[in-house]
Amino acid sequence: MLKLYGFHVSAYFNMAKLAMLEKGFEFDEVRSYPNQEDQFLSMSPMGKIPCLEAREGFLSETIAIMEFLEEINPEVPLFPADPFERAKVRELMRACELYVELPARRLYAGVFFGGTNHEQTVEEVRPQVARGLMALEKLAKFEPYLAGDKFTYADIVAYYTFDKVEKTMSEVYGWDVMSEIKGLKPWRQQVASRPIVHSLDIVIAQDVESFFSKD
Ligand SMILES: N[C@@H](CCC(=O)N[C@@H](CS)C(=O)NCC(=O)O)C(=O)O
Repeated sequence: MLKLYGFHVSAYFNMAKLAMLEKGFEFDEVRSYPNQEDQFLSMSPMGKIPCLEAREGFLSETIAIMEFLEEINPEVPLFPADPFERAKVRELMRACELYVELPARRLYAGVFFGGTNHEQTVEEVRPQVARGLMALEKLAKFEPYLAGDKFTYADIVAYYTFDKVEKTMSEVYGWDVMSEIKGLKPWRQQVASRPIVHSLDIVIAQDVESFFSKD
């Protein structure tokens, strides 16, 4: 049986978990936190979550995990069959991760984990995220999903990216990123109303609340 390591405060864990649920996989969840212990590094070489354990071994990096899930269960496709359309979904996934989530992540320490964000970082991140959003705006179709009429991995990556990015941009800059791109809010509602997404969001909210109320 597949095992997914991580927990729900991680947007990337939530992406991998949603992909597994949407595709109908049965799997065990192993609650794990990012760490640099030798044992965990042998599973996830950067010590990050999520990490997937399959019969053949361990796999890290969410997009690699998604590609693997697609290969082993093509019955419920989350990539389009057409090669160009498939590549367009990958383009959206990459744009979202590299140009929106990663720059915004530089501020997560101050927003979510009680750290301090340096003034220079605060100055640098907003234009980077603005540029990423402009790229996403050019790529997204909102018909009603990001890549067209089918729900794909691009929606999964973007949904949990915006979960964190919206809060971060609002808290640091008072900036409502969801209003930045026409179509983003109705798209998010569309994704949130999928039964599996809705059920997972309830679990995520409970886990996040109990994690942050621990201390
Ligand atoms: N590129 C990685 C990113 C995963 C990631 O950054 N996970 C975070 C939690 S959301 C983590 O484990 N951070 C710990 C660290 O960076 O050391 C992926 O696609 O899975």
